[in-house]
Amino acid sequence: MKFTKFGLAIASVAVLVAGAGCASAEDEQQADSGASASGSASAGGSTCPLVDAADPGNSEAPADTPIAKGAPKLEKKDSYSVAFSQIGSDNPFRLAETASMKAEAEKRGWKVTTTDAGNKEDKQIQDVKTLINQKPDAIFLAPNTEKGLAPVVKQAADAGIPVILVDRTVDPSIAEPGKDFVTAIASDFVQEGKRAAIQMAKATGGKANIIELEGTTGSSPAIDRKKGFADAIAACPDMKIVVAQDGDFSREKGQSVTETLLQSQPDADAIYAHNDEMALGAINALKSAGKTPGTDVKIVSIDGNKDAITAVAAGELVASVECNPRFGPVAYDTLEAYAAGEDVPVKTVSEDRLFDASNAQENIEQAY
Ligand code: GYE
Repeated sequence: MKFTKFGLAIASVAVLVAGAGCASAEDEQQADSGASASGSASAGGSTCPLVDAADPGNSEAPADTPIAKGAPKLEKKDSYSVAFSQIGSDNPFRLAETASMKAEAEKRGWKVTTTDAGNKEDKQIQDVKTLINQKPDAIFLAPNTEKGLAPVVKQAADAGIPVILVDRTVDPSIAEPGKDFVTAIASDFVQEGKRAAIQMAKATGGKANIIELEGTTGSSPAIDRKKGFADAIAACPDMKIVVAQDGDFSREKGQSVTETLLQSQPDADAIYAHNDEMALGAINALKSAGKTPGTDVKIVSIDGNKDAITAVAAGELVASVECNPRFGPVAYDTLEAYAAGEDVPVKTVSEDRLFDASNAQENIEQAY
């Protein structure tokens, strides 16, 4: 399958770097050599190996991802009638993803029915049930939480409809990959968290009192971005999460949660936000508290949306690890490959870039 020509680069498939407790051997070697100009790990008495680690980029593609074998079959056709269940539309990521699913269907002459759950899990469960009754050729689903949407994924499979998960995944102990759904196409969120931790270490010299703004509780990006960051900073004794709270991936909640936490944690000098929208809310909160984002408080986040890259270019945000929402081409290519009887791995990992001070300006225009 060739996905890259459609713009969402895909690193075939990759295993999450689960349990990667700290920088890789290669990173540590670089740390030892002290090659980076970003500040030495030992200068401030810190022993944080992440300070001089290079950005590790995407995770390695594993050789052994299973092939989807037990999912409902799909007849090969010239055009398909598909459905896309979206979580909500309050965030540039969601808007860009829905637009991509619609634009790509139109380009191919397919029909796509979309639903928008307005960030309500119950509504999304209902949406998927309604879509099952409409019997589309396939259902594309961006599942809100891992456990909440897993049962309806199973119901779709039981009704003979292949499901392809996009952008997030579901609990594999409830809905079995390759059987209850064909594949999950998403970023490696653990790796994103690890990459964010390295940027944070560089910006703070490996010493930070960090406020963590978490994504929606129970969603796969919130779970895995937390893990990737925590595992990485475990190597840095002076990088501490002083408080972590759910900001629901929203700018508004990111702002109100930060306003409250800045009062209970006056010594916080860093913020790790699981997405850009919460980071942008945090920037607003810092400004109204009379603090200067980027100077008094270093912020790192994930997504690479337009406002965030603009904030990076302005020096208010240290960096944003990309999470690409333009799934239409790869999602429909995958469906076609599956219908043609090709081997489709049960997991496909998006390739994400890093936006920092070195490349933010030139990437603003094409950002979502
Ligand atoms: O980071 C965030 C959105 O599921 C990967 O969800 C996605 C995340 C993305 O609300 O902005």
